[in-house]
Amino acid sequence: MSGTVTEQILADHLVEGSLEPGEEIGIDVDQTLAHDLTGTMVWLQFEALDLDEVKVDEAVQHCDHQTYQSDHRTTDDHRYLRSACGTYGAHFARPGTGICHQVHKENFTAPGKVIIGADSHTPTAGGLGQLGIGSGGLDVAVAMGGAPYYLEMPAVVNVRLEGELDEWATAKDVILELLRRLSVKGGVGKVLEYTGPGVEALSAHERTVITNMGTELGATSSVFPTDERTRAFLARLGREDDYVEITPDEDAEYDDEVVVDLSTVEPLVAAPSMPDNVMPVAEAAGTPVDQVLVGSCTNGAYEDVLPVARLLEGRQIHPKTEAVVAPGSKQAAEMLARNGWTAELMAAGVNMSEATCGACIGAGHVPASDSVSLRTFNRNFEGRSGMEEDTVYLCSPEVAAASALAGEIVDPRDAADEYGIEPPGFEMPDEYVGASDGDLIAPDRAADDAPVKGPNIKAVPLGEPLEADLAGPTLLKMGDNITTDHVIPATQEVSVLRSNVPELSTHTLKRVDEAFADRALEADGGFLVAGENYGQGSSREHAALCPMYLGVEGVLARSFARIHKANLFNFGLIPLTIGEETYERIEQGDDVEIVDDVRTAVDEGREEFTIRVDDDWEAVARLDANSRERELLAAGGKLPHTRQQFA
Ligand code: MIC
Ligand code: SF4
Repeated sequence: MSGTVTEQILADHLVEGSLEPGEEIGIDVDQTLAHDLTGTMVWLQFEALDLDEVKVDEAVQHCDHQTYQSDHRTTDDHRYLRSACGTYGAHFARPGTGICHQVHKENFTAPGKVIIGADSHTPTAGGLGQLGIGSGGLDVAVAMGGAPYYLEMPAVVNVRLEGELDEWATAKDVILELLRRLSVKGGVGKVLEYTGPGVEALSAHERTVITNMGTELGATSSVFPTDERTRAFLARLGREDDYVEITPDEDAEYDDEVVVDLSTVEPLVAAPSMPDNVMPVAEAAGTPVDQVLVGSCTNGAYEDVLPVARLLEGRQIHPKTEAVVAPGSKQAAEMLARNGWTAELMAAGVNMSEATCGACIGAGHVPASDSVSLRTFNRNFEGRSGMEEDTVYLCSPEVAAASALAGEIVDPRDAADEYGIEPPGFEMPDEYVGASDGDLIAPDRAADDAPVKGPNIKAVPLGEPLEADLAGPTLLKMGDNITTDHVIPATQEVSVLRSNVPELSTHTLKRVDEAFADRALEADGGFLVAGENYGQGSSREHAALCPMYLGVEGVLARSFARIHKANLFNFGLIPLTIGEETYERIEQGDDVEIVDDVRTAVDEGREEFTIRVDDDWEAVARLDANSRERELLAAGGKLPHTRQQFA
């Protein structure tokens, strides 16, 4: 097959369209994943579509975000997920098995395949040459039922890697360097495909760190070619048979190119409160650190925790600093324990935590007020830690460990002399062992044959077909880079409601405006106004579903993040792009009317709409939607639309 790695995988799965950037394509799906926060909606929608069997090769349901089960509603959700997997034929990972992307990498990720996941970091798989795309839960439900997944053919960017990383520079610093250069919007509409001589200088694990955090660039996906290092990684997991070689064709053509000389990459941090607020560690050095957290789907693997253990071995962390290690999977935790590293970490003063997302979404280990938290995670959006005015820095495991010793942010190259630490070079074991594999229950081991729903689990609301008139107040005006964490936070007290949309909706946009939900319900219609990159971050479809439930009919924004825009179509909310002048002029509370017969305009493929504001002035708003997305809007969303189609 010819072309880039991305084109080869897509061509192999293509069922509709052609691989021209910007064209809508439909692709076959081999694998899906969901987790406890997105999975309940996935299965409720799977059931609402009257689907009775999983049709993809492997559908995997993880339980990783809320494993503490501090409320029966979460435990009920987990039971529902297990029983749905048993009933319809999916793999179920017991709560505590680990973070979905790490568990997936250990057990399922296979080069050349396509995975659609109800989590934004699904592109992690790209480090092993699998194309992973994050999407809303409804897209996953429909794909599990055997239907193609639709997306706009992304531009493929060649990220050419040259040279080799210096001591103390890591894969995390490579992706932070890209964030520094390209920003959180830099990857929108693109797949970042890594090539060049620097690829072989990176282990397969390091590649997955980079592809994982490509999500923070807004990229559709990120992918590496495969080679002997990929094969060796799979062999260690006992899955060498999954190996296939995929490399770009000699004359593969890319839409753009970025060159990174690995030898010039230095230890970096992302300062509060955006992953692209990147600076050399040296610039942040001396900042006192109250909390150091190691883990997450970016840096929670055995390969990430091992350097931390090596650096802390025989030493004590600073008395003013707390340090927590949450391995990315139970298998990683078990290996660390069996090899003695857990004991070393504990002796150094580290608190070992469960293999879960936990602190990454503010479920546990919430930082103290007016304190600094240094994390090996991928997101530091303000308030995501569970503390509204937080100060969170992102870094590599090496920087985290050195800073835990120093009690302040420190460049490990400077700390090396003071603490006598050396770069933690290490050999990986020949085999990744873990008896905890048994926590992953394959469909043939399933013990349930009917879904069990607790009292908190409510049916998915259905949208209404689009009508001719669309008018209402602007319910809220927001700035740039509003994240889905602003729309529906993922902290514990809110996440217990993920399977109960009516209740969950009362939290919509509360972090921006406490009174929003009541105002929206009362207005029974209206619009949200936002700046650039509206809806960046997670895949959570609740960020569209809850506004829909509250009666919001559309979003007027300067630009949208990819997954969230797809979720708006999926739930029948019209996403209209407005110019800077309109954005500046429009105010919260203004009455907006779409002058055209919206239904006809959407059906006819019109791109320009006129909005009249306060019966006073007019402006143009653009609808960038293909025919499939227009059909979704007309039907009131993908659920009613797919039901009509199945009927
Ligand atoms: C996140 O990192 O924000 C999450 C929580 O994993 C989300 C999924 C969700 O909100 O359920 C994501 O990244 O998609
Ligand atoms: Fe979990 Fe954080 Fe990764 Fe999301 S980003 S999957 S919350 S570890």
